[in-house]
Amino acid sequence: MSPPLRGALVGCGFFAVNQLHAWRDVPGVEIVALCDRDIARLALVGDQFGIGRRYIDADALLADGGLDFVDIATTVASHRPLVERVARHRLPVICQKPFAATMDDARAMVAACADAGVPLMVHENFRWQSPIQAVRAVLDRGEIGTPFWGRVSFRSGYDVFAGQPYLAEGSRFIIEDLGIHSLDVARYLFGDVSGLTARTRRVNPAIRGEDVATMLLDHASGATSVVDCSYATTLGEEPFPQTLVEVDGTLGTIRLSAGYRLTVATATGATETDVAPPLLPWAARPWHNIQESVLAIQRHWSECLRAGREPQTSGRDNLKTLALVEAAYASAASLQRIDPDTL
Ligand code: NAD
Ligand code: 89Y
Repeated sequence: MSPPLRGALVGCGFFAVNQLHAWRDVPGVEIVALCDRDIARLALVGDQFGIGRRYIDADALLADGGLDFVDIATTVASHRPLVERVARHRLPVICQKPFAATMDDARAMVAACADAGVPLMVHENFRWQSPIQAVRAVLDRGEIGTPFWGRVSFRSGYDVFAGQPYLAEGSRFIIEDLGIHSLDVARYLFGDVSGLTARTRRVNPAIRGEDVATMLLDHASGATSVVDCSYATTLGEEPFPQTLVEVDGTLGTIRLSAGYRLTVATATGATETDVAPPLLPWAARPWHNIQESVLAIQRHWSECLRAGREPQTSGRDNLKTLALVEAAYASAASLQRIDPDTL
């Protein structure tokens, strides 16, 4: 048995607690140190998870050493300085989404890790949700032929600002925070994108950024998809945080509907399957779908790190997802179709 991978987690806020629970479930990984500049959060989370090595400054954490990787769970403004510092210490690094606020910052982080020869994974976990994996598996089996149209949809009225108040404060909101996941899922299911057209609006007067976005994607494969997201949508049954998916293929269709129902229809008939995610012992509804995907992506990281493989959502890969976010804002501002490769 190889020794456990020793990780440090930087940022002990709202979401990091999920990451710490999930790390406990990843075989062969131990989180040995925590860092947060907020001493009260550090104490609370350190005590909750029984982690004694605690730092209010990432430089002190890195100087003390004894680490095999660093997991950054802070908000976007600190990502570049933290990733670059970790790279200087030649340690593998995970960074939460949104990876960066600009393409320049994102490219700089990818370059820093490449120059240091260390792997970098963006914690882009929605593609790891078991219902999304179930859609991908149907596509891989070829049951519906070649996809020519798709929709990735997230519409909700859930109060995300209660747990994440900073989401109400930025000039950018839903595309950067949530749509980024939907755009990554669209790439995962339909491939890379050659053009994007977007329209946005703000419905909730209490926030600064846009809370509704509708995006039309031209995929390099020739497929067209619609990616739509809203936090201004009141429904009979609140679906948060489900991503709904529709795919039309040359031989049939896939529908991932509310309530985690997966319907596959072909000329020979239709099947409906329950693809609800498991409720992990530490998880809580309705977040369990996201929480399970945190475990899945962290397991993927440890497997890739041990095998020397590039993770699916490496920094390099995530540049393409981030370019779609930038393309969406540029398109909404200019009302033009944007080629993400030009950004
Ligand atoms: P948060 O504000 O609750 O927590 C961030 C923590 O990082 C705070 O405790 C803060 O003190 C600490 N911090 C910030 N800069 C630091 C620095 N330089 N050094 C040390 N500590 C620092 O934020 P959150 O809601 O937990 O979100 C964190 C990130 O997780 C965001 O980027 C958010 O988009 C992302 N997120 C991802 C998912 C997902 O499903 N992948 C879900 C929710 C949030
Ligand atoms: O921050 C967001 C995320 O990544 O998933 C859901 C969320 O917590 C609120 O939109």
